[in-house]
Amino acid sequence: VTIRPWWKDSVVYQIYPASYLDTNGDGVGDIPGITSSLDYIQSIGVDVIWVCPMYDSPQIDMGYDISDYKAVYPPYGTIQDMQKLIAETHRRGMRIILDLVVNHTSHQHQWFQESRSSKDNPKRDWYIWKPAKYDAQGHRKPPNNWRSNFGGSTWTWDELTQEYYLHLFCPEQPDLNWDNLETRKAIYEDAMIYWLDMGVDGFRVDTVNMYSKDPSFPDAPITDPNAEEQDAGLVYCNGPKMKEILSEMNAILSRYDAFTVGECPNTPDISTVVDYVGASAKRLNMVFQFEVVDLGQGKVFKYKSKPFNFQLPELKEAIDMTQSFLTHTDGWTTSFVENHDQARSVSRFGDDSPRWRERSAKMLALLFGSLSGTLFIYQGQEIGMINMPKEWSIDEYKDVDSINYYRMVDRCSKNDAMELAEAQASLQHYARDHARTPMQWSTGFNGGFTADDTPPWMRVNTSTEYINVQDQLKRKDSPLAFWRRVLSMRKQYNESFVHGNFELLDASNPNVFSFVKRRGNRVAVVVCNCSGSENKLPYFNGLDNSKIVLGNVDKPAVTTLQPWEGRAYVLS
Ligand code: TEU
Ligand code: CA
Repeated sequence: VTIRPWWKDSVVYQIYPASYLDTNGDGVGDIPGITSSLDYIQSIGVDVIWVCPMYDSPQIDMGYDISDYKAVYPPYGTIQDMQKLIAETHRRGMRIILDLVVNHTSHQHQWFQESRSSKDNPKRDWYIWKPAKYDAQGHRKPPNNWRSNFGGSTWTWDELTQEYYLHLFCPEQPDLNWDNLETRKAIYEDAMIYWLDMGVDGFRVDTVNMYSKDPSFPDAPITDPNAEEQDAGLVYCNGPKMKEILSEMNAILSRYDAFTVGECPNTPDISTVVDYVGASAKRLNMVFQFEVVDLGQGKVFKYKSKPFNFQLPELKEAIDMTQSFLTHTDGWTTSFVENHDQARSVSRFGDDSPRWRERSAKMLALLFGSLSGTLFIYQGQEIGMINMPKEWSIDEYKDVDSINYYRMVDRCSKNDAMELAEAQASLQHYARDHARTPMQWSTGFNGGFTADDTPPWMRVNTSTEYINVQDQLKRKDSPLAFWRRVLSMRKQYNESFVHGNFELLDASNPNVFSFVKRRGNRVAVVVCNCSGSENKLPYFNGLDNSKIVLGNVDKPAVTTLQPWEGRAYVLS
């Protein structure tokens, strides 16, 4: 018997504090709301909660712009509330991880306030400052052509000291300078050690591959000839000191029984990922890759794409890529399809119409719940929450990423109605806002998230009338009840579902996604009809006389799959 680290078999439930549960009637979710929901969360069958940033912040990017790592954003609660949440989580035998956001801070962080105050301030070098460039006409230009993740240049001019500073996200999120060893030490102390000492069990590490930048800050290749700034993801990710930094962080974490899951965008090169997550590399325990959630999005601008038109074989390939880590490397992987940066999976990968909504939600639960690696699910996914209604006006979108994109189209298209309608259609499909509408606890105007006469910080999805926890707790055939069965199947047959090697079957089949999970002499097969029409059950030797351990239709047929039907077989 091999001793495995606890986090491999764990199921993690992600919580977005602002939108989970409001307990004091200000329309904003809070930490006591999470604490009071722990019994519900545990009843789903999850082992770990991941709490998105609850640190003090001016909330330009919903707390991913931290002004004080050691303080809690007052509307969410206090340090005492966090201590209580940690204790209550542990008392139930569960664990808790936090978001570690250390590529950048808020512009309001004390460190940045000092850094920007003068060129000879001792903290000047804690952020990335560069002089201007000038073109032939003598116009001031930023140091390079990088486009920020939320549009515009990654460089903002600071009048006071007459230099640019770098920000890969909003101007209010200046990038820390990881080349400065004193800065690193302060980050480790405030953002990691402080919380590890308080008892947290690890971190989801935000944009983990962006800390180290190429010191020459090279221009990105021109992919959009009409634009000033260019997509530079491949240039600023995975810089030269990444491995050194992650080893340092890991040395701290290994003093605790803590794990890390790093967010690893823009990394098509698998050997780079293995350098981070290989067991022998000792850097991160696992990463999130983006191939699945990026499907169908625009290559130049993620929102610049026709409404969703991915092909099923592309999804299979994306999943195969991350699953095969277990077969071909000593690294570990993750399974996820939702988080706070993604639209709802039923609306993107299933069918959110009344007829197939619940069935496709269950099929997706079976599909992602039987993949190897550590499984992550996002609040509301367990009840099959869907995107915001299409009738809602653009004013209901609150995310800086959505707003910036819409404004940019507005500006560039000079009010062209067609282009604006296209931008809105894309946001209706892909915006991060869809994940951020409040949790749907019950029927009623505010869905039990807050009192019905309190204006919530974001409008509650009207679907709360028919998609809510209260109703699904009562129904044996609900997506929530099905998720519980998926998670218990996953625990019972963990050798196959958590640790098994993934083998894709019938890779080019455009409607049916099927795969084998194999470990030693244990074999399981999962078959998912990812379409609204009937399809043939694929052939697999021994399938016809094996047991279906979990399926989402009442009477599974012998040779055909009903629309959105999913089955898991255990052969041996
Ligand atoms: O996201 C970082 C990231 O990799 C982005 O590509 C992300 O997918 C974003 O949606 C791009 O539009 C993390 C957080 O998850 C996100 O919420 C933050 O906004 C971001 O970092 C900045 O801290
Ligand atoms: Ca509140």
